[in-house]
Amino acid sequence: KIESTAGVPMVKSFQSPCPALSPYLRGARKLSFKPSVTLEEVQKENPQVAKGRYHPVECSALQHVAILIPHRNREKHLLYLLQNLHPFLQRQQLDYGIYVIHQAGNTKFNRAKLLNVGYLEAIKEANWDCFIFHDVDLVPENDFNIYMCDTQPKHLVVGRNNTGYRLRYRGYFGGVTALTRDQFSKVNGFSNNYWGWGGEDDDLRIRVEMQKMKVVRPPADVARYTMIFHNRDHGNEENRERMKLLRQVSRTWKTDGLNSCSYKLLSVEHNALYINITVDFSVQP
Ligand code: UD2
Ligand code: MN
Repeated sequence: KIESTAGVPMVKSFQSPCPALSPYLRGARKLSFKPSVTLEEVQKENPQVAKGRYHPVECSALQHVAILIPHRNREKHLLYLLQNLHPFLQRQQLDYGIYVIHQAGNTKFNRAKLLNVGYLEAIKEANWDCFIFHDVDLVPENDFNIYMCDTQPKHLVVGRNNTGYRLRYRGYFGGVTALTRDQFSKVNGFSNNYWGWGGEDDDLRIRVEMQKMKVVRPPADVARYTMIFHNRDHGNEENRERMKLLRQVSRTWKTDGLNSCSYKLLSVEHNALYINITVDFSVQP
């Protein structure tokens, strides 16, 4: 394995690119979640993953993909997701890293800002081509739902178990999305101003449409997820400002986003199965 001094795997020039479609894909599978699962167990199941990263050895991956997961107080969901996602991504022959962006403290949860932080920290350590913004409680059911970016921003969740596997509404852009570095920086990332539940996903869709980009989706029979059951979290109460914020996007997007995302970084830890970034939004950096 050839590595740069920064520990970044470099594509070996003599290695051929991975095939357009991985030979390891299995299609739809019934998922199971074992409440007694431990981190050690998942680690043992994934010996090829180191410091949250993996790359295929038999070919050079078509894309370098960073998975960004916003998180607070959902430890069990994170374990279920890691247990399913690692083998899933390996079957897709991707060069990938999983980042968990953890919001410390008790201030209102801010999913969108956490994802901005994840992006800004991830590009510091590797040359990622593609970013997957991923809820912690959504587990993909079919590995033909490829975690790679497209020529247009991609929405990977057409349906999920608790909504009858149908698109919730036209323009729905929540749950899991994939944008290239170029697509995400073009829209100045997410807004930082959505505190609590709701609206931030619609805001991103508006940004995308304003740039004349078009949301694409995989076929409905492939883009299926199981959402692990949960109630609304404490600290993530409905955001009653969201309709007001959504009406202002065309005026605010240029100055509210990646270019204005300031935060106090508490730590970056390279665990075996994921990179944990902890931020505190209750204090100024
Ligand atoms: C929907 C969207 C989600 C987001 C949200 C509104 C789908 C499938 N998902 O999710 O993308 O747009 O509405 O904000 O449509 N989280 C924590 N700890 C908390 C609170 C939230 O880790 O205390 C994270 C976690 O990754 C979770 C995500 O934020 O999956 C979204 O929160 P949710 O699952 O409570 O909201 P939900 O299911 O309505
Ligand atoms: Mn959820």
